[in-house]
Amino acid sequence: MVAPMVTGVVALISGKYPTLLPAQIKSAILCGVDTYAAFNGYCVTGGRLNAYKSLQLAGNCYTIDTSKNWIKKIEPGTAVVDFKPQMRATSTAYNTEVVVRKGGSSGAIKTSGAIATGDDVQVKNGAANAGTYTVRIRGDASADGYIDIDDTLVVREVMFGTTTLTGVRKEAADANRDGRIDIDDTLIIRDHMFGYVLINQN
Ligand SMILES: [Ca+2]
Repeated sequence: MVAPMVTGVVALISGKYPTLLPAQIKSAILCGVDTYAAFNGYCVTGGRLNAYKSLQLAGNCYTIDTSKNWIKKIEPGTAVVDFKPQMRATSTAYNTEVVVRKGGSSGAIKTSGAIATGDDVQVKNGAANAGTYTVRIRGDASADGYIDIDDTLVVREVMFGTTTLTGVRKEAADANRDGRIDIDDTLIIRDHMFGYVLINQN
């Protein structure tokens, strides 16, 4: 009786989120199960289908910029413990583990706190590497995972030439995504802090 139920959840997810890849729908379903020790070894996930959780995971999938291997659509203040299951559901490989390293591939493994711009994310499928990505949270110029006054200070340092940012840090500092790092970015970061606007993480 499992196949028709899973098929029903596939239809539910693809109906609500038609842009998801088939492999992402599969990941969302496999990652959304309720696990039970008694199921260990009897099925791929060791768990029971949960349509609600799978639908939630599918709706919150991150976006991978495949040209740069950056992860987008992560909201500022997302905890590492919440990020990891969502990243598993986002990956097109059904994977067993997500490893987060602070500030890059040689950084310390992060198990708590907030996921931040510049963090290195490795998705492991068993022993194989299913993908290595870098986190990009637009507006998080200071790379601590939050959007606050520190980010406006970093943007100001870039404007004055006392700090130079490259790669994902540079893109994160361009909070209003106009290709420049200038006073307008400090203003949109401030407006985000005060709740007047929400910086778009797409
Ligand atoms: Ca800008």
